[in-house]
Formats: sequence, C-alpha cells, structure tokens
Amino acid sequence: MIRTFAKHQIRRQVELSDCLWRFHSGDRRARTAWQPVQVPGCWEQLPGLENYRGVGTYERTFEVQGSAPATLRLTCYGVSHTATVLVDGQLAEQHYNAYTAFSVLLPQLAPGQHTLTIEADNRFSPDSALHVPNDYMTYGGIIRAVSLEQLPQVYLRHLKTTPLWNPKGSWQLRVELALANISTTAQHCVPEVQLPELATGYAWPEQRLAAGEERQVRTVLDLPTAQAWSPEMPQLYRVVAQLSQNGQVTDDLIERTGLREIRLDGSDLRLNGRKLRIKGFCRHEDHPSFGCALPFAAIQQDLVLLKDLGANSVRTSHYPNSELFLDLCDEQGILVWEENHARGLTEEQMRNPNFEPQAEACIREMIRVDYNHPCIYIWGILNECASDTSYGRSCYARQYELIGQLDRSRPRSSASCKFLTDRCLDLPEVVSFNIYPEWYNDQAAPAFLTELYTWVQEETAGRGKPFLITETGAGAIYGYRTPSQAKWSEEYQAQALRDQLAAVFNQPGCSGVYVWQFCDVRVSREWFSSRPRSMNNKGVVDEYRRPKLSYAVVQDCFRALDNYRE
Ligand code: ADA
Repeated sequence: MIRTFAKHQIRRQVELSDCLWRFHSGDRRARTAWQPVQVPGCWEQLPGLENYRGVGTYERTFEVQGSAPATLRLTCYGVSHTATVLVDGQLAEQHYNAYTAFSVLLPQLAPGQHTLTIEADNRFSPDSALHVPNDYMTYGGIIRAVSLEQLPQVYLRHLKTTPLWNPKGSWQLRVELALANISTTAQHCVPEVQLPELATGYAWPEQRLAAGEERQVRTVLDLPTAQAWSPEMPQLYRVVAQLSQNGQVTDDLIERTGLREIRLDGSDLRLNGRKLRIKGFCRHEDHPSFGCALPFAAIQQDLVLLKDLGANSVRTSHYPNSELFLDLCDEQGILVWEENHARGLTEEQMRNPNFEPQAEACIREMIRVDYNHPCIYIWGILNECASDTSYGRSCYARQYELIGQLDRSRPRSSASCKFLTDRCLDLPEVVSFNIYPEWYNDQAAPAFLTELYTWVQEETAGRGKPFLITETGAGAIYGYRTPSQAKWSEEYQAQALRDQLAAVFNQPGCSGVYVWQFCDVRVSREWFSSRPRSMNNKGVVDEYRRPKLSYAVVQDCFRALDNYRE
C-alpha cells in the first residue's frame, strides 16, 4: 500500500508487493542462498540477521506489456539506508537515506520480462553522515513500497497545492502542475485540474512542449463553498489533474488537499485564526515485528492509541515519515511536525563533507513529496545538533534558508538541547527545546522550564516567538513496579511526566509539548550500551504497545485540555 487513496485512474501504476521477492545477504555478486521475503520489510526480522549490518540484495522480475517499447518510472519510497538499483543488470540509480523517496525513468524498455535488482546497504561509515550509531535503529532493507508506472509521451510530473485564506474571507487553492515531454518529438496537450467534491476546476490553454521539455503551469482557484481542514473537522478534497491529447485523456495525477492556514501571531501559532495548543508525542517508526517497515494496520493502530491518549500532534522524530502515516494524519486531523533526518550530531560529525549535501537532499526530497499534506504544520531540522557552535550555526542557517525557498507557507524550527548556549534562536520562526528535568538532571520541572524560558526571552533573539517543548519524559521498564518509585520504575516515569506536563501547560507563552516518547524503540548496539535492553525505554507504551502507568497520566492531562489556548 502506497497511499490511502488512488493516485491515478488513467495512468497504470503497479506496486511491486504483489508477490515475494528473492533476497540474500551480501552484494549482488555474493553467492549466498536466496530466500523469499516480502517487500516492504527489514532484514533484521529474518532469523540470523537480527543484527546484520551490511549489504542485502533483493530481486524480482516485472513485465512490460504491449507490443512496443515503453518508458517506465520506478519509485522506491524508502530503502535503508543506501540503495543501488539495477535493471537487467544495468545500473539505474543510487540513493542515500532510508526515509525519502526517489524515482528513476527507465526509458524504452522492450516488451516482456525484465529483472529488477535493489541492493540495500545499512553500514555505518564516513560516507553516511546521517545514518550513524544512534539512539534509534538504522535497519536494513526495502523499508517502504516500490512502484512502477507506465508513462505516456507527455506526462504530469508533479502536482503541488497550496491553500490560501483570502481577505474576502473564503478559501482559495494555488495549483502548480509540472508537465514533462519525454518523447523525441514536440507534443501538444491540454492540462486541466478538477476538484470533484467542490464541482470546480480549470483548463489551461493548449500547451506545445518541445522534445524533452519540462514546463510548469499554475492557477489559483476560488473555493467559496469549501470547508476548512482542522483537527476537529479534517475535511479533505481530491485534486484531480488530467492531460488530454487530441481530445483523449492520456494521463492523470490525483492529490488531496485540506484548507487550513498556519500563521504566526507574536508568541502564538494560529491554526485557521485560533491559538494552537500542541498536545503531542514524538514517535519513531519502530516495531518489534516489523522493524521500521510498519504496515498500514500497525501505523493506524499507533494512531488509535495516540488519539486515545488525547494527542493532537505527532513529531516525526527524527526523519521524514511514510506517506501512509501522513495520509492517515490528514484523514484523522492529527497535526504533524515533520523533520529532516538528523539526531544529536556533534560539530565534528557536521563537518563530515557528506553531512550538508545529505541533510539538504533530505530536505528537498521531504518537502517535494510531503508538501501537499495539510497535517504538516511545521518543518523541523537537525534535532539536538551543534547549534551552540558557529560552524553548526552556518549549517542551520543554510538549511532554514533552503526550507524558506521551498515552502513559505509553514514555519520552521529545530528541537534544541543547548540549554542557555544555543546560538541559532534568531533563525527559525518557532523556538523549541528538549528538556528532561527529573530525569537527566534533578532540577524540579517548573524551575528548570522557567529558567530556560526566561533566558530565551531575556538573552536571545528567540524572544517573543512561539515556544514549544519538543521533548520531555523519563524512562521506565515495562512491568517494573515499585512503591519506592525508583528510577526506571513505571511509577517514577508517571510522576516525572505529571510534573513535566504541569510545568509546560502552566508556562505562559508556551504553545505546547511533545512527550518523549510514544513507544519504546530499539537503538543501534554500536551507540550506547548503557541503554537497558538496548532499547530507548521512554515510551508511555512499550515496544508491543502495552501501556505503562504513565499512559493514564498523559491521557488525563491531554484530555483535560482542548486544541486551542484562548
Ligand atoms: C534526546 C533525543 C532523543 C532521545 C532522547 C533520550 O532528546 O532527541 O532522540 O535520544 O534524548 O531518550 O534521551
């Protein structure tokens, strides 16, 4: 399953998960035994490969139908963490980063059977600046879907939609359509866009594209009868783009939009004009039965629990999440802080020459694919990286600037742990900090937060900006219960979260919180052997989603507060 709705009615798109692939550990030249595996999946789920860090080779065949050569587009939605893609043994594409999709055109493939080979490499090395030993697991495998599309000579390459609240007090939608002529001759076509549920649309004049030309067309649609998207009423509308040639519809591309506006108002974040209160959780894509390749049902089950907890937001700590997850958040009104891939990188790690190109590529790919999701209200970067150094600051500045070039409709932020030393608070629209009073330090939560908030307001250029606590929590081993409330007991975690959440929601000027974290997750063994069970145990549920005592504490707190602060 790629999305929760059909992206095409005309164009032929096939998800390559209709049968098992063959897999062996080692690169494609290795002669180890093949075994049948499902895709998506992580090889750590295979007996004997639970801790395998190396190269894995996946292979299957696919068919080009018809009697003439065809141009296909192969899309991999996630390969962890470095992909090498071959078709019929010829190199087609390479890609770094497990958490962003990539596509490659396969021109003029002959009718009949072809072989697709994908090597995944999850090793740590200087070539990998973002996937490093860390407090989460870098799994190995094809962790998200793979699809093939058969493309017409001129096709709809991209559809971008931006909701606008116009001064006359109704909604508009900016629609930007990218066309591409992949034939060797000039092509005439008529692009049009429809919003079926609103019985409105627009047809552009006929376009003539030279051979190989790409072109963008745009319009702004008035939507006087449209309902807004909000957590309470997540109203979605299909946006159906079509391309006609000689009166025949030859291609289509379907997206969804939700009409909502995020606006900064002094120290407030306003959603559709109302002061937002964030009641959120940080969530890793991690599960003991699936690794990071959670299927649809497991993703939705997490959202069932998050809604039961009274949460209205999820922070995709610390990388772009699957579009299945984002679709489900769009449909259920869960606001999303989505962030590029980085966690806790030192200045030395940020000076790896691969760091900036890989981090910026992640931003480009994340925003290009996820831009249309109304649930995403903010873009985050570089969780707890070296924002207390001048070199680190230069990297933060370039990445904030890049986001600003790609999307002016959403604010930017970064979850910092540089308590009283952060040097970047002038750069983002929203100031965010991760704090662990009563866990990593013994300071009482209210005093710790007041000291931090006062410093931001009095000593930094972050003053007066919206302020979020993007992590707070404590560890607990599921089932460890003791009246003494010793650290790592469920009782201790429950009390710490009770104190931390009270401090956050009593802090004037604070727009809300993300609890660290939703569920216990596996960490890479190379990182931090002192993590009990080689797990990060700060979930309010354990890895099997079994609730700890803290579940009810967070639920009581979140349910007592609504989504807005006024
Ligand atoms: C940091 C980090 C999280 C996690 C957390 C913890 O805030 O951002 O990824 O490692 O600490 O559990 O200590």
